[in-house]
Amino acid sequence: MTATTPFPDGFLWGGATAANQLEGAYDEGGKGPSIQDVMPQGISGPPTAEPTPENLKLQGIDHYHRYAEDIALFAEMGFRTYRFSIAWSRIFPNGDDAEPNEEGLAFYDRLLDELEKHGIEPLVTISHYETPLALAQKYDGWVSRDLIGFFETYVRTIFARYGSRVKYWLTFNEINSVLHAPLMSGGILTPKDQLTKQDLYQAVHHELVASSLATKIARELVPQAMIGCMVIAVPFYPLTPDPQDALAAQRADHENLAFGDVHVRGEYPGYLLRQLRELGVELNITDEDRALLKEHTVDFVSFSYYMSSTQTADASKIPSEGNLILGAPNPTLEASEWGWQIDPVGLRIVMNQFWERWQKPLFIVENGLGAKDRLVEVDGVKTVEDDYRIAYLNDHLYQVGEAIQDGVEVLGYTTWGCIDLVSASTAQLSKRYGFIYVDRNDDGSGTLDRYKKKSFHWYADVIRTNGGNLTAK
Ligand code: BGP
Repeated sequence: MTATTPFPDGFLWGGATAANQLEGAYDEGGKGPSIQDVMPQGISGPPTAEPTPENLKLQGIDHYHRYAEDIALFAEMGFRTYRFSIAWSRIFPNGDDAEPNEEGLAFYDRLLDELEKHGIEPLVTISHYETPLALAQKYDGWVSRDLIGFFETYVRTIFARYGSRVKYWLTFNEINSVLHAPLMSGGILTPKDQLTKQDLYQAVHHELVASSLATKIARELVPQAMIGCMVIAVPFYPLTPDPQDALAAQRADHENLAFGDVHVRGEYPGYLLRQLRELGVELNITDEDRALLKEHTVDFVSFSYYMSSTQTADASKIPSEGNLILGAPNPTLEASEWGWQIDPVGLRIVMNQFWERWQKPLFIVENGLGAKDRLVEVDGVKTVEDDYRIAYLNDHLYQVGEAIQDGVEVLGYTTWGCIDLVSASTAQLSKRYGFIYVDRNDDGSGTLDRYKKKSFHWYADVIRTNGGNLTAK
């Protein structure tokens, strides 16, 4: 008998990836370069002039050639959904081409065939940190309003091609990250320290308008589609009970919530308008933009969750670099090997906050632990004994169950990097998230063979029991 669990029937259990971090085949099948092909160090170093061999993303984990084998492994775990992204430059190699690249379109047909074969529901990210490089070089990415038109052509093309097969779509991955990583998230080549606030927020505005436009087009072309925004969720705690620290935490929160507010409520919130005024930013917002934002809001809110953060009015306590989103270290929490503070309860808190604020179903589309794994042999079988990953996921999922009992509506949960892939922030392979170990190392060596980790079997049980095997910490 299956234990009763808070997870509803039909809960979409699965895993998530992004094209640029696993496909490889960076110049095959007519694909053009994306910004990732010139980011060998992720956001930890400057871009190169052209793709260079040390960039692990050029080969990724060779998923482009091994997708069928990988999807079969996901199916073995019982995945009900799989989140992947379409590489924009596989479909439009330069971003502004008049015609799409048929070979690129055909690749995702094959991938969808494979998912259908196994009864796995696709969840597609339209733009996941992979702006075509030519758009970055010619237009400085999303700083230019022209990008909206190129994005529209891309979106119309993929909705027309895959609309009958894909119900769940996400517009921009972690759209709020453009404030912190303008190249990775906004295709903006101007170095961050030279980029004006005016250009940065104008780029944000263009992405928000493009996201609403995608929703509008979906309503026309694929009325059964469910469109979600995708934001980084980071609850901010005040470092002390000092009201000034509480205010600093609220400010930091606002920076993230603003993106959900525009996507769900269709207009810029007052606190953001004030911030823009104070920064001296005057956005170019047309009447048409305003109407688009207002009329084409999202069906659900998806988000990534890795950590919480702590804010204080005392700037000297905040490190100037380290993570995508900065905060003071929280003395009550432990951290991953990459310094990301682990906070399962924060997930419950942020889910309640989002639900109370927006009353839209939530979809947790990224969560997981990046860790160094060691391949060992147990009873003649190669595996990884990743109890630390099982503990991380168990504790977070337990809190998802708590949030569901609090009344939060949740569509599903996809772990980040269900198969080992290249890290977005550091471009390493040694920062592993997967249930499946891929034999590839930071120096590029390795057979690319796949091995099931201990967590593979554990997650299969989570799905089989609909969360019935999760335990309180
Ligand atoms: C999110 C990105 C993903 C992913 C994940 C883990 O910010 O949407 O692409 O990579 O974080 O981050 P990292 O790979 O830097 O460990």
